[in-house]
Amino acid sequence: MTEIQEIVAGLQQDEKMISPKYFYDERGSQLFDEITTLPEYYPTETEFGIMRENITEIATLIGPQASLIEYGSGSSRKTRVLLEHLNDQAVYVPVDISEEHLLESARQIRAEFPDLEVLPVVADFTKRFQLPDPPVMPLRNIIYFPGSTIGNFAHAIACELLEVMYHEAGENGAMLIGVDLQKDPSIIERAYNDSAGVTAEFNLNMLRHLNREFGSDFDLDCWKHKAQYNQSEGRVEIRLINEEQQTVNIDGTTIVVKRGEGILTEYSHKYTLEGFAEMAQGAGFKVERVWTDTNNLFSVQYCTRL
Ligand code: SAH
Ligand code: AVI
Repeated sequence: MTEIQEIVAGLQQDEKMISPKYFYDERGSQLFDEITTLPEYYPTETEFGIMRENITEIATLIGPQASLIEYGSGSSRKTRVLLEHLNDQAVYVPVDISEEHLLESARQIRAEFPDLEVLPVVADFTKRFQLPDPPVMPLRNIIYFPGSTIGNFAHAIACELLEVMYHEAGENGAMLIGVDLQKDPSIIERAYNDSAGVTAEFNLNMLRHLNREFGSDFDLDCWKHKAQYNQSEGRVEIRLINEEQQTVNIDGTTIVVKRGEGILTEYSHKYTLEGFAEMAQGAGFKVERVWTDTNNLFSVQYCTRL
C-alpha cells in the first residue's frame, strides 16, 4: 500500500485514524520541540535528569567504539549527554522521518562533535530501511530509543519494532530506551492538554500536513483537540474532534466526517516496569538496568539480548 492509500484506509475504518508519524513535517517537529519545554510536559526534562544523573554508569555499560543508532532522533537533544560521555565513539546514526529537521540536527551535531562520524538516515522506521555501513567497524551496536516514542505504537506493532531493534543490535549489541511510566492520571492528562495550547496546535498540524503533502481538503477551522487517559489500556488517546459535519476529499475518495466524530491521531502508552520487561523479553531483550527519577515518573532502561 502507498502512503496515501494507508491514510485513506485509516479514514475508512469504523473509528477513523491517522498514523502519528504524520505529525512530523518541519512545523510538527518544531511544535514537538516546543512541547518538550512546556511546564506540564514532564517526560523530556525527567528523562534528561535521569540521563545526566546516571551518565557515567550508562557510558560504562555502552563501552568504547560503539555505533549509536537512534530511532526517532528529532533534535538529538538527549543524545548530546551521551555523546559528551561516550569513549572513542565509532559512529552516530540518527534515524527520523522528518527530513529537514533531521538534516539540520545532524549538521549541528557535526559542528559540536567534529571528530564524530554522523550518518543521518531519513526513513520511516516502521518499514524496512537500510542502515549505512560505518566507515570504521564498531565494536557493538547500541540502539537508542529515547522519549518513550515506543509508547506511540499499539502493543503488537511496538513488539514488532522491538524485534527489529533486536536484530539491528546484533550479537553483542544492546538497547537504551526511554519508557514513560504509569502514574496519577491527572499528571498525564495535564501533559497532553497544556494551557498554552501547543499540543492542540501540534495535533491540528497533522491535517495541515496532509492537505499540503497529499492534496486533501480538511477544513482546518472545525477541529478540536482532545486527549484523555484510558486507565484500563494504560494509554493517552489523542483525537481531533470535528465540530461541523464535513466531507473530505483525498486521493479521489470522499470521506464523510459527522459532527462530533473524532479521528484518532495518537496513542501514548504508559508502562509498568513489569509490563515493559515482559514486552522486551518477547522481542528477545533482557532488561539489565533500570534508572528512574525520584518520583517514578519516567524510566531509562538498558536491555541486552537474551
Ligand atoms: N527522540 C526525541 C524526539 C521524540 S519525538 C526525544 O526524545 O525528544 C518522535 C520523533 O520520532 C520525531 O522526531 C519524529 O519525526 C520521529 N518519528 C515518529 N514516527 C516515526 C517513524 N515512523 N519513522 C521515523 N521517525 C519517526
Ligand atoms: C513522541 N512521543 C513520545 C510524544 C508522546 O508524549 O507520546 C508525542 C506527543 N504527543 C503529544 N505530546 C507529545
